[in-house]
Amino acid sequence: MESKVKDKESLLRRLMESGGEPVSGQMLADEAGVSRTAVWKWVRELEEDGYTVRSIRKKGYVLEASPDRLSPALIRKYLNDDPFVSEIIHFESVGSTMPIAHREAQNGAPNGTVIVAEEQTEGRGRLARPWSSAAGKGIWMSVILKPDIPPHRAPQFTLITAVAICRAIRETADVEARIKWPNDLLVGGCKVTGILTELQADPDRVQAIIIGTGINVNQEPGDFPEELADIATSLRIESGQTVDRAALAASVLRNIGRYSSLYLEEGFAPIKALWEENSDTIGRKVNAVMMRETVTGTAIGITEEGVLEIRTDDGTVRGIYSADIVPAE
Ligand code: BTX
Repeated sequence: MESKVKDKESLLRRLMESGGEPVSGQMLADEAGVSRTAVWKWVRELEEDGYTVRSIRKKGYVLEASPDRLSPALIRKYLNDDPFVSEIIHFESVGSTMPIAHREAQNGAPNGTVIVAEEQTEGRGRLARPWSSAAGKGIWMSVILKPDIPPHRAPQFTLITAVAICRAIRETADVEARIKWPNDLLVGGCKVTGILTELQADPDRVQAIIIGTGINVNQEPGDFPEELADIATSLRIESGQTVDRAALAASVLRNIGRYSSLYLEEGFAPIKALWEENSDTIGRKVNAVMMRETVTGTAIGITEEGVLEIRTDDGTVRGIYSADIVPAE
C-alpha cells in the first residue's frame, strides 16, 4: 500500500516505495493538497538532511541515495507494514531518550511509540551509570509499551527485549549475541547492547513500560572511550562489516512486537525457553554481586518472574532479583 504524502517524511517514504521510478511533482502536490513549489521545498529539505534526490525533467523525482540515518521513513520502509510501531519520533541529538519517552507516555502516546536519536549526550544505564552513545554509530532508542499487566510482571519485558534483540542481531548482522542476566547482550564476552527498563505504574496496574535499548552498531575499536575499550564491542567490530542501522532498528522493533504479543497471549513459558537458549549465564559458575552481599554458585535458570536462580556450593538455591553477574572462575 502506498503511503499518502502530507509532509517531508511521507514524501521520503513515497520516493523510497517507488523503487527508483520517478514520481511526478504534480502528482505529489495534488495528493498533498499543496503547490509544486511546496513539494520542491520538501525535496530541498531532504537534500539538506543528506539525501540525494534527482529531478528528471517531465518525469519527476527519484531518490538516489540515503544517508546513514535512523529516519522514521527508512525504519518504516524496513518495517514493511508491521503493525507494532505506532509513531517514530526522531532526534539528531538529545540528553537521553528515556525522559522524552516518559513524557510522551504520560501525555497519552500509544503502545508502540518509539523515540530514537542519532546521538545521546547523557545516555544512561542502570543506577544512573553513563551509557556511551556516539553520534551515528548505534541505536539509542526508547520504546513505549502499554500492556495490561500488574507491575510485578514488568521486569519480564527486559527478558522479552533481550530475546528480541538477539534475534534481530542474528537476522540483520549475522552475529550471535548471548544474553548476560538480566540486561546485557555480549559477543565474545564484550558488551554489545544494554537494556534499561523503567516503569510508570499504579499500585495494581502498569501505565507504561519504557524500554531503552543501546546497541553498539558501527563503532570501530578507537571509537569507544578508553574505559570501555576492553569491555565494549560493536556489531561492526564483530562482523567486519558496516551494519544498516535502520534495518536493524526495524528488526528490533518487529521482534519486540512479536515477542510481547507471544508473551501476552501465551505467558512467560515460551520467552523463558528462548531466553535460556540464548543465555550466556545459565550453566556458568558466577558471582552475583549485590549491594550487601555476593552470592557465588552455578546459575541454573530463571523463574517465571525472571529471577535468576543460583545453586550455591552447599546445594541451596538462591533467587537473585537484581545484581551484577561476574564470572567466578
Ligand atoms: P548498565 O548499567 O547495565 O551498563 C552501564 C555500564 O556499561 C557502564 O557503567 C559502562 O561500564 C558500560 N557502558 C557504557 N556505555 C557502553 C557502551 N556503549 N557499550 C558497552 N558498554 C557500555 C545498560 O546499563 C543499559 C543501557 C541502556 C542505554 C539505552 S540507550 C537508549 C536509552 N536512553 C538512555 O539514556 N539509556 C537507554
